Amino acid sequence: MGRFINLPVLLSFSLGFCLFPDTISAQLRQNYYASSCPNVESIVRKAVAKIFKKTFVTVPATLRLFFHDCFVQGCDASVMIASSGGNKAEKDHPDNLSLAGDGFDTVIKAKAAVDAVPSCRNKVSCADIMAMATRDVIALSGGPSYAVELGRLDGLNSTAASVNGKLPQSSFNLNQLNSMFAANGLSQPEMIALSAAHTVGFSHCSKFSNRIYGFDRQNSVELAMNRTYATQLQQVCPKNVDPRIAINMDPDTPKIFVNAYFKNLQNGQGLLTSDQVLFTDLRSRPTVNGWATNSQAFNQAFVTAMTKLGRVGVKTGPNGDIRTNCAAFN
Ligand code: HEM
Ligand SMILES: *[C@@H]1O[C@H](CO)[C@@H](O)[C@H](O)[C@H]1NC(C)=O
Ligand SMILES: *[C@@H]1O[C@H](CO)[C@@H](O)[C@H](O)[C@H]1NC(C)=O
Ligand SMILES: CC(=O)N[C@H]1CO[C@H](CO)[C@@H](O)[C@@H]1O
Repeated sequence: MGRFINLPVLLSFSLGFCLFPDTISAQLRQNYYASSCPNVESIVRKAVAKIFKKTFVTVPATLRLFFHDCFVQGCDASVMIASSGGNKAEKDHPDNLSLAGDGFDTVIKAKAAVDAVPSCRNKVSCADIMAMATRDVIALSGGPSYAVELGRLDGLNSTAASVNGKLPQSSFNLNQLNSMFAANGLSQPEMIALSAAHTVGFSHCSKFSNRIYGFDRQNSVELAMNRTYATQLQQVCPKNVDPRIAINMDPDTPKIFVNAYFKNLQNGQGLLTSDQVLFTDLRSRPTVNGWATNSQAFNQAFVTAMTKLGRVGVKTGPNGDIRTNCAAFN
């Protein structure tokens, strides 16, 4: 499909992007597809529920895929593009941190289900399908459900280089976490709420082995690890561990999306430095304590934060399109 854009219009768009980088949310709204594909949400939900019945891994995989997509060039499904020829795409940056294939698979299957309905064919963006699928996996695993905003276009660029410095590292302290989330329009409480996504899913031993073998170091976050927990982790993650081994990030309820994440932090059972620091740093501890005891307040904060995450760097107009294949540009 050709796009005809006259120069003045294009210029005013780019100016808008310069003034408000990454925070454009103008076109997003609920029921965006009410006339073009009215049943899109139930089609996606049905497809996702079918995958969920086969494998729980779709939950953490889809949720993390959405996060990584949004933090690198916005929520535009650029993370799904496969590398081709000389171009190394986002998903092949080392920081894709072993995104599980199940997340990609979930979006592709949901897209196929949407496109199987003739009137919906090629009407719904991969970015929006990812946002809907993410909402659905959260609800399916016991988390809060929410009305999802739609109207994103799929991005036209995906490079491994664009990932550099855009994703948080497991070693981050509170200042580093805050500044990276602030760059995406997210506050400290929103960052804390979103971190609770680590109530589901896996981490490879390399992401925390410094913590379980590093007690001799003068690092308060490492010292804050529960010794019983650290000993248990040493059993599954010996020093020369097979790099393929991954373990549950929530030791007690790894398949339920709940505020247990915050109770774990209170017990020194945060797996990553970036998790435990939310409790050890006194500036964020009150929020952790509040949500550890009030799951309703946490759910509400999480929904607000997810909605804001979904607005990051949204593409509209000439800056995006609707891909026929989520893994390739049209
Ligand atoms: C706050 C800063 C964050 C850091 C430093 C961080 C880092 C990590 C790391 C190191 C892993 C383990 C990856 C591996 O070893 O394979 C992980 C897993 C995961 N992260 Fe985060 N993350 C952060 C925030 C988030 C957010 C905001 C979300 C979603 C809203 C999220 C969702 C997930 C999920 C669901 C997994 C499990 C993936 C799986 O089992 O396949 N994370 N994260
Ligand atoms: C993004 O993709 C478009 C369309 O393929 C291209 O014209 C543009 O130069 C790309 N932008 C960057 C920053 O690579
Ligand atoms: C360590 O974790 C256990 C729960 O597994 C908890 O009962 C205990 O209080 C924790 N210890 C500390 C020092 O937080
Ligand atoms: C799921 C996925 O695409 N993983 C890739 C992440 O990046 C490494 C290279 O850094 C690839 O080997 C993986 O295939």
